[in-house]
Parts: sequence; C-alpha cells; structure tokens
Amino acid sequence: MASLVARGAFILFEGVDRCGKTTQSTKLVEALKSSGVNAELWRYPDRTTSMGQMINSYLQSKTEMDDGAIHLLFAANRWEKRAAMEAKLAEGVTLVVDRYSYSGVAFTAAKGIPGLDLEWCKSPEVGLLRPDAVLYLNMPVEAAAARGGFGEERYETSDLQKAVRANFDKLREDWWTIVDATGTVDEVHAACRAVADDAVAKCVAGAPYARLWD
Ligand code: 2DT
Repeated sequence: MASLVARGAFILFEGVDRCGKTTQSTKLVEALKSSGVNAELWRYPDRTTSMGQMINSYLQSKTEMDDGAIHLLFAANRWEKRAAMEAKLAEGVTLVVDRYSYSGVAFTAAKGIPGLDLEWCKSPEVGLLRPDAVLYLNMPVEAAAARGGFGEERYETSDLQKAVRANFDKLREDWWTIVDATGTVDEVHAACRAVADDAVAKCVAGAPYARLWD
C-alpha cells in the first residue's frame, strides 16, 4: 500500500481592515497548537525582509512608488517566501496566514489605475501555492470602521476599503468559507476552527497542493 505523506495545511484569513484577521489568526494558531497540531502564524506583507522593509516604508508614506511597481513588490515578497513556505508545509507544519495574494489583487485593483485591473493584478501571483482553505471574514466597511476607525497607514480609508471589499466579492470562489465577522470573537473562532480542523485532516490524508489560480 502506498504510504501517504502527511503535510501541513495552508489556511488563509482574508477580509477588509479591522475585520478581526489578526485576532482570529492568532487565536486559531493557539487553539491548533493546544490540540497538538504543529502550527505557525505567517503574515503578508512580511515586513522583515529587505523587500518587506521597502513595502513597510511605502505603507507608512515614508516613500512613494509607482502603483504597478509596489504591486509587483508585494507579489515578490510572496515569491521570496515561497520555498520556505512550501518546505514548512512539507515538514507537516500547518501555516495560518494573515493576508496573501487576494489582498494583493483586491487592494491594487481598488486604486482604479488604468491598466491595473483585476486580471493584470492577478498575473504575478500565478504559480504561487494556493491556500487549502480561505476564511473570508465578512464585515461591512461601516462596521469595521466603527471598531475604532482605521489606522494611519496608506489604504486605511473607508472609500478604499469599500472598493477592496467589492473586489473580494469578485475574487471569492465557491470553495472559500465566508464567515460572518460581526459575531463575537468566540463565535467567529468556532466557525474558523471547524474549517481549519477539516483542512488539517485533509492535508494529513495527503490532499494535493494546488497553485494560483487553479
Ligand atoms: P496589514 O495591515 O495586514 O499589515 O496590511 N496589501 C497587503 C497590499 O496592498 N498588497 C498585498 O499583497 C498585501 C499582502 C493591505 C498592510 C496593507 O497592505 C495591503 C493592507
């Protein structure tokens, strides 16, 4: 009998700013670990690399950059981590990831720059690993803003967030899980946990990897 190679699951959180991605991704990793799953929290942009530092400086409005160039830099920040990510999963580590290519596409396309439409924005992401599960934390922008307002970084305005949300609606696929993010932290966590447990079980059983945009 062929033996199945266990691998970790790639579980992604997406959604507009302030929808609870950071709280929920942190809580999910803790819950997975306490039930014996080897799990790590990753996030994009990864601001620790040299490309990530350029992105950080742009987001903090310390530097200016062409909209196409910064889009490619966000994508390159995923490509530079691709081998490390794939190696972790192959070792059996489950990765809970806070934002990925879908944010990349949704944000740049929300700027409305001629030529930088959804299709253009998707192309540098083609070939990256596709998540095994997407937990889309669904929340109207008004409800997200009511949580204390947006922060100081570039993109943290209601108008842009509304355009981002509309783009997520265009990008979302039928295998995503849409979670009502207006519930309590525990309610949202329970919904996320159930999806994560299922994804981990499928990956332990040898679910194949997929690539964007399979
Ligand atoms: P955080 O607030 O989550 O650190 O995100 N963004 C993110 C992009 O424009 N392109 C991308 O590829 C990614 C991953 C979303 C920082 C901001 O960067 C945006 C918000």
